[in-house]
Amino acid sequence: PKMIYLKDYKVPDYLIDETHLTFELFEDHTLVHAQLVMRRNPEAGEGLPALTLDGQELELLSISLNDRELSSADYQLTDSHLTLQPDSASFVIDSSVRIHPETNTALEGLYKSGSMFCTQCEAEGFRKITYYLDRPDVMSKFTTTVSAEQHHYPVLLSNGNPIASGSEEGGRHWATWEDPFKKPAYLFALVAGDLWCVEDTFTTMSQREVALRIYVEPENIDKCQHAMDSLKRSMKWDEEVYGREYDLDIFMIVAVNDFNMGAMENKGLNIFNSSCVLAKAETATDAAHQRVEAVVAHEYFHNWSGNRVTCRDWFQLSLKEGFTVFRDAEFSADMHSRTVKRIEDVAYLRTHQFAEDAGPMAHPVRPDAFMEISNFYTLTVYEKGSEVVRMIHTLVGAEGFRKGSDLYFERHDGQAVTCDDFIKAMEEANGIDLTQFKRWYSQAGTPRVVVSESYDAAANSYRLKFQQSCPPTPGQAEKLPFVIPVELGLLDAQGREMPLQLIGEDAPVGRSRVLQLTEAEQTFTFVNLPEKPLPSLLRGFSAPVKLSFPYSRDQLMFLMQHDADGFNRWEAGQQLSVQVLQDLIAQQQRGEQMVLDQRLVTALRSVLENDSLDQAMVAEMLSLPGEGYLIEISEVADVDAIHAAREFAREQLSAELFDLLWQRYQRNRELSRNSAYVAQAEHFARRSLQNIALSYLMLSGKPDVLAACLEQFEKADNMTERLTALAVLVNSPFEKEKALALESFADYFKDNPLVMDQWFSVQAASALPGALQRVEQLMQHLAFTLKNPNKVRALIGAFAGQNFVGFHAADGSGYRFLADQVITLNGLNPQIASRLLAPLTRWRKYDSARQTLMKAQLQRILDSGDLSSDVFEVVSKSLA
Ligand code: HT7
Ligand code: ZN
Repeated sequence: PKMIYLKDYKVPDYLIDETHLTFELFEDHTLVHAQLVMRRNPEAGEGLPALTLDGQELELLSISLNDRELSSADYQLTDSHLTLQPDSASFVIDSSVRIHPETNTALEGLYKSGSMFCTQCEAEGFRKITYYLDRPDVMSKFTTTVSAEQHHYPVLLSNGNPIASGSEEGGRHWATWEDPFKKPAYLFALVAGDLWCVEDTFTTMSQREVALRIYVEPENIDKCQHAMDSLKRSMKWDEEVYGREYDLDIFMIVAVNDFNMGAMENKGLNIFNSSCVLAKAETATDAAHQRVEAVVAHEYFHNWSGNRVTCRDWFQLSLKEGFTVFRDAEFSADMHSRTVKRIEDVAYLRTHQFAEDAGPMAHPVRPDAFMEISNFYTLTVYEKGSEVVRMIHTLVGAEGFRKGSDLYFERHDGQAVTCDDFIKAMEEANGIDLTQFKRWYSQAGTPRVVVSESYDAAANSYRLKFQQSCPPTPGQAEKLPFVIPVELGLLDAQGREMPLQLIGEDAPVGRSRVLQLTEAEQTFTFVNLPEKPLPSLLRGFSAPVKLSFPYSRDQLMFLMQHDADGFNRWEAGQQLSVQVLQDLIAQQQRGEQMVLDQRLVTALRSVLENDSLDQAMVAEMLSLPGEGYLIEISEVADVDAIHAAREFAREQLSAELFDLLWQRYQRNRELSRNSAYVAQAEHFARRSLQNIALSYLMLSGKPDVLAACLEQFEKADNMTERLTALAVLVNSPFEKEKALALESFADYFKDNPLVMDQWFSVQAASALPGALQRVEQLMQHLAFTLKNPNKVRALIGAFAGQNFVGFHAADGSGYRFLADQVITLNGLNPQIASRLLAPLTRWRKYDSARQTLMKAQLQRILDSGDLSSDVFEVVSKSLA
């Protein structure tokens, strides 16, 4: 495979004004007829160059140009392209191909998920359906006719509005759909199956009634209401916050079991991984409910940020993804607790995206080269991209941001554009210059910001010095300074926010404000401060950087209690925990007895004693930094010491805070017992505190706690409580109860694949000895198959990505196992194989013995032959 570069971008030579597709679906093949109404692109220059259409895994049956059937001498065919010579500036191409969705295990293009036909075309899957200009800057009006056997496929769907349907002889029927909006091929979708639907309507702000339908397999019809409610909330929110109204008469979601990612925003016909649609109390956790809401919102928001205004080329992916993640995060923040949402997102970013930024696949938010675009649907493009949009929001304020987005949507509606166009709209709407800010799009790596202070008591002034730098990343040795918005406050000895007046200013500017770092080193002097303040820095995580300030543990405890910024109260607790855990890790490595700094106990005790705090915040504060995060911030990660230290801290906290945890647990469990499940913030909060309390309490090994855990497991009316009880049992030494619980759970939920995914994950993630054997055994379970991405993620992904002790076993068995699975999956589903590889690519983080073992497995994958471009790119870059 060869590299593709952003600098080589050229406008398309030809355009496709109309695309008329006919699909004849059969059990052993599908026929696709495409009529493309084409013309020379006036922006591409003179003459009539050859036309090269993309096409992969297609059996060409016939092709004609302006009704003249072409012979093989009239075109050139390779395994990825068809080239022919047009003889006029406007012409029509008709082609017929045969494809095989029934054997398509890559889940890209047209494929079968169970008994239903469905499509996934982003990024470059449409070329597996028909010969086409499969690039996002070629936008066309689509008409699609689908025909299939009526009994097995009563529902036939595509983008836009249904315009005709009928029956054919032989028990077949057909339907025609017309999408009035021009779109790139990646937004094309087709579904055929025996589906039921839940229906509703939404009245838009201009009083148009839109039909809403969620299609699922009949057994799931009782699990759609939460997604439907989420969809209606999203539609309303986008009208209120962004002024964006839905444009077609119908909006459909289809749930499929086999899907490589979370969902896909095809115009008017979103296709979802069933895990991101189906949710009801008995079978889906609170986290799953929140994910459904967020993904439904995300895909819906793409209708404007992605579909009406799309990407010029795939290097611009973050234009739609970063912006849409930002939009869905703000939506979730508005629906639930803003602070808790921010904490969850930042914890995720710092653990996973920061690791990507420090690894061999590090790339800018707008990459400048790739081999396989599927490898660039990354945390950097999505999550860091969203942080970049958030920083713009911080810099221009909510009103300025809305002016910018209004201009962007108005100016570019119906176009395929670039990240620069987005920035330009923000600049022009706000009269600002974002030239330097744009380095966030072009420079990879996580910037570091080191802050130091000095207080001048005689002058009542306080200086903060900021030094920023960014480590080298592949292909980028040197970095220029970023624009870094740092929101901060200064606290006095009582914890009150002090007025913030910079030297040269006439008056204070608020008590929390944003400083803009633009240089490698910068100093800010605050005046009129009669006492030395304690700074609260990077409030709300105002920039995706690693900021350090030499806080003492007492200062962190003070911030935990007093900071007006909820995010920073949590952050102070995390920093205190990190310091304490790093002591324990060092003690463990030196072979010393571990001793927990009592200040962490004191700090968490006061959190637990404070009944006025939001319970979700209490739960977040009680959660120690994860092992993944502790690995990420280590120079050389010692997984065994990290695990031992963290478990030791949890046991100590459990013992010291037992009574408080037990009270909270019992009070909350009692409330759960006496009220019906509700998927709302206050209830999520209550259950999250109850569940983290239970996980600490079980470390005590006390019979009362075991009894409570079993009661919760057996009697809970919802999956959040039941699954936590199961997970806690699985990680406990109570072998008999554990075995019984696992068995009864699997027996009860054996017909629900999404619940069985949870059952696999809980066992794969358990750090108790024998993990690999357990995982290998579970791979033989009837409910497991390598062909289903959810199953692969649930079992193998959870083992390699969450079970650090098991995966990094010193004998290299975890690495060998993962390489075996990648090699098998490479032939079945390259996108999933390549994603599964990520933990092996992080080899530089570990000791030299593990590095050698990990690299040997990467090499083995490389040598296994016949690698997909997806796997080849990741493995070769990891070994470079
Ligand atoms: N825009 C969607 C991307 C997507 C995708 C990409 C590659 C391979 C499979 C895929 N399924 C969906 C998802 C989203 O961000 O909304
Ligand atoms: Zn998206």
